[in-house]
Amino acid sequence: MFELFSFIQYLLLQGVGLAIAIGVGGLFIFTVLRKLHSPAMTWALFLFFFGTCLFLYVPMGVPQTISFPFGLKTYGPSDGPWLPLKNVFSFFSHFKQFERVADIAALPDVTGAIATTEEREVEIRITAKEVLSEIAPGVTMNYWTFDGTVPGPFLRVREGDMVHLTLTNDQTSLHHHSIDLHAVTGPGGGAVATNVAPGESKDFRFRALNPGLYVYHCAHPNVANHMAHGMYGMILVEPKEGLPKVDKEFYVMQGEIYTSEKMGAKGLQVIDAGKMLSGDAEYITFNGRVGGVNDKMTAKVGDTVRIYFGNGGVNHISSFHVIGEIFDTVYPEASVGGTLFKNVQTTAVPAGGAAMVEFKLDVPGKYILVDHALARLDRGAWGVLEVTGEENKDIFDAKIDPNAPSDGH
Ligand SMILES: [Cu+2]
Repeated sequence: MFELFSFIQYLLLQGVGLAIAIGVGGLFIFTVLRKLHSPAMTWALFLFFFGTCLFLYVPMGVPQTISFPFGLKTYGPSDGPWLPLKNVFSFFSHFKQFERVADIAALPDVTGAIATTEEREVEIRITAKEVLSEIAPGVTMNYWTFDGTVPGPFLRVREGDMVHLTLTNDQTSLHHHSIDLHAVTGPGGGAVATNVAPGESKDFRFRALNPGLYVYHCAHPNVANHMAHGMYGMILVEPKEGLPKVDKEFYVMQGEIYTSEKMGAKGLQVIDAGKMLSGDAEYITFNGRVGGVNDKMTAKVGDTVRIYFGNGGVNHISSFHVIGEIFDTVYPEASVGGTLFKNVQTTAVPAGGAAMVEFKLDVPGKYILVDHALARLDRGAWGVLEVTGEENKDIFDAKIDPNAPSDGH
């Protein structure tokens, strides 16, 4: 209810402001015209309106639909990312039906390799769901998701498996959705077979030919817009022989959120397609919201850890780094079977790409995951891995000052 109230309050305040401006402006023009009415004044007014129309027409042309942002022209192969006014009406007329999700962030702890080495038939069922949840405390968004979390479920299959994937679009959705998995060999990565209307289900089968860690995402036009609402996740295709055994595995995905209001503005937020086209993100998140993986990643001294780190984008490359750790091994761009990198500080993770990093924990403490384009810390791109256990003074010997000012550095 608070979200609706804050949005109406926002519109009402804008409406009252506009009404005052129009009223006073009209009074001013009326007074001027009554006193100064003449052919010259008529010409001056005509030219003023003609010039104003020209000024608006030159950059924007005549808008075909009433949509937000007004007059946005794009050149993609299908629908642009604008928000048509009719969608706003259908959103508010269906406002009550959206599920409220307390925490949109997918759980990062995904420890557990596939036990078998047999080739299998794997059933995967995913539901596309549009829900309401918070980007930050008091800042609400209409997320579009796979299974109600961001990122969507961590899918895990084995090289050679035949995967039967069914995508259902929840009854309460207002939009069509689909799924393109980068692990699929075939047109659209599966998107051509899974374009589902609200209430509909479609399925397809694919063989997981190539081992690696792959992004999946909704590919219904406008694709960037669907991804910016939260429709991305990852599928791990374990190699036939399996990945090296580790004690802990974590699932973290970076994403960008382009709200129309500035970062920190409370209430219900609308995605601003103009900002998205410019790459001007207000929030940059790990697992869908500010603090999405905090208090959820724990390990012990002596553990080996693997992080499956992906980037949903839609615009920026992530410079993934863990403060106070060195990646013993990086699978660059999540390549499995290729050259491994050893002893890496920061690894580049492209939009729509991933990396796997492994390291051993030697010293207890809090380790902060960041995009080392560090201004993004302030937009939300950080998380905490908490390590408990015995001190190891042979490796790190220091008196920790609890009052030291720090961003983790
Ligand atoms: Cu979608």
